[in-house]
Amino acid sequence: IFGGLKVSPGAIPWQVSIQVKPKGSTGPFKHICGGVLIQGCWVLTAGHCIQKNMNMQVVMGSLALSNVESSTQTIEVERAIVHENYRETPTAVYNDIALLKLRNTNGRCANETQFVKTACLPEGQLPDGMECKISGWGATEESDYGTNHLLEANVLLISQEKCSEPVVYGRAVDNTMFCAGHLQGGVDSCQGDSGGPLTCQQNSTHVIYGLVSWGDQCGKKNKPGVYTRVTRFLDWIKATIQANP
Ligand code: 4AZ
Repeated sequence: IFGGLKVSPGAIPWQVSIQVKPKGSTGPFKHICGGVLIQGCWVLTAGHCIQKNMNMQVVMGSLALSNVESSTQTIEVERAIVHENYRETPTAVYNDIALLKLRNTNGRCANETQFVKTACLPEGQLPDGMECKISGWGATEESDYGTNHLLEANVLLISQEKCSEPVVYGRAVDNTMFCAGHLQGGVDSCQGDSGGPLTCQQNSTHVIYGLVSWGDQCGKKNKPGVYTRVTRFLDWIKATIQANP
């Protein structure tokens, strides 16, 4: 996160860290992406976060990744399901969404606490210009390698029309995504934040409106962050969860 502030304990309880290590490796798991807990056994993330031949785990309830915190829950990923129309081109990432099914013990996966809670899905479109929140452990203006402490920042929803202007992203942007940020630059998501939440207020609750997806570098003028448009995938989310009990 560029232009962010440290998150307080319990403020973003649906934020998870997605971590991988090569299958068969005895080394430590490494953070690669953010994700969002949407049900006890289900995490929503970006499609481009799913790598082949990796063991995957999800860490939740944690702000500082390198510290052992009593609030932390670590759960193995049983299955990763990437959207069937996920596609990466040199200029954009389309249908950038995936679901992770967590491994359960006695029918439970995540245990709801003060520090671990599910996020609600959105019910419809929100207005352009609305202020929303992004968070993650990704790169900052100080470090390409990301931060130990979870950071958050406020961003504004940018209209599809504005985002499709030639000086912004032109024809690369479609309706599976939207732009958010600050066109003057400075505040943005970045590498390592991918798959993590963009939440907005809707009907007096926080809803998961976007997932960090892509952008032309980070924090640059006229190059806002691009987010997966979660409202476009509500049927896919519901059908995928139902099909994998
Ligand atoms: C990335 O490389 C990435 N500024 C994520 C978000 C943004 C740019 C790049 C948005 O994963």
